[in-house]
Amino acid sequence: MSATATQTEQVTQLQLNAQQPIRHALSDVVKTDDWSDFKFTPIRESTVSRAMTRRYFQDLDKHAVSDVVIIGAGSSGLSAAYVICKNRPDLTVTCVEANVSPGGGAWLGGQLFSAMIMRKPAHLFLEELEIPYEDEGDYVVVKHAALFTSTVLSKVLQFPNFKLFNATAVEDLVTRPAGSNGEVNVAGVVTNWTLVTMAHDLQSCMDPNVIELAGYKEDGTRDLEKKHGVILSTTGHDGPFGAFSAKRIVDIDQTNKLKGMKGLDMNHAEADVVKNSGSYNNVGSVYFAGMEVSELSGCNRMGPTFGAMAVSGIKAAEEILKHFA
Ligand code: AHZ
Repeated sequence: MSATATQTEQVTQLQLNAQQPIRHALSDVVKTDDWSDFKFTPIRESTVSRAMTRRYFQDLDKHAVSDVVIIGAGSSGLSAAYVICKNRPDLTVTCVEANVSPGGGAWLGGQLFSAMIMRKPAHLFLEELEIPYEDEGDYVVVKHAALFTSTVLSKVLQFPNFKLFNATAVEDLVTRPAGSNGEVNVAGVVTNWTLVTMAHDLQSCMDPNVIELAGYKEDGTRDLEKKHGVILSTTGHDGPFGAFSAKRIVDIDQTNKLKGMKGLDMNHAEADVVKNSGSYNNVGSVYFAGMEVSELSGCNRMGPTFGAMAVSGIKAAEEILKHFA
């Protein structure tokens, strides 16, 4: 075919497309292409304020006592949240995320690259979430890490029993006596706006708020008639906010020391993080998943491969579901 014939064909194709009506969500409201009379329904500014604040404070009120508090909304925390909420819509699940944008490090596959790698069998979780991937044999590739994160996030946020408090940092853990030898249970989290948490050195005391775990009586003892709530910490490896609960828990549990994340070794790291995720032995009601496990248990880091993040979240979620069974 000559160059001229190809160009003519392209022009004809463009003309054909141009003649087709453009369909979109507002096609029936905006007739033809005349936007000159376009209006929104009227609203008062105070209505907008009330619509937001009423819901936020209702959520704060409802989640002030929670069955499950997940600290951190990275890939491991979101994976755990999905499994818990899907299986137990009756549990009140609260996620506290220090950043404005949830997702942790899972918006990129590694360095500044897009693709997210997961080793099999973690691809089964992608199938459950209906996230497309390229099958490379031993591993799969999601075309952009943001596709994984936005999909799991959108599913989790739609569960009625789930609330994400983002831009909110966990500053401390609530503890209650659990024995005569100084044993404690974790019974909640101490929270503050992240911007406040970051400014504690600049301003005098800015007191925090608290989310308490379900299953305690007024006097702070466990109500043995009820299943007590739990905390799942997924705050990632050490950093300005990372490894938060791992560092705090070894202060509380004098019998343990932070092992510290070891160098990168994909083959060992992923299975070790999964094996070591789940409940913490010496302090009641605390579970760990994701890279925070490496800091606590001395596993290697795995670098840019996310299977262990999803699977450790699933494993911790399964243990939490067994606790509530
Ligand atoms: O903002 C943090 C992030 O979104 C949040 N977080 C940390 N401390 C917090 C606190 N209060 C509230 N005190 C807090 N939120 O926790 C989230 C952790 O997400 P992440 O993506 O860093 O952790 P992850 O374990 O889910 O995923 C790790 C991904 C990595 S890092 C890595 C390597 O360096 O080798 N490899 C992988 C796969």
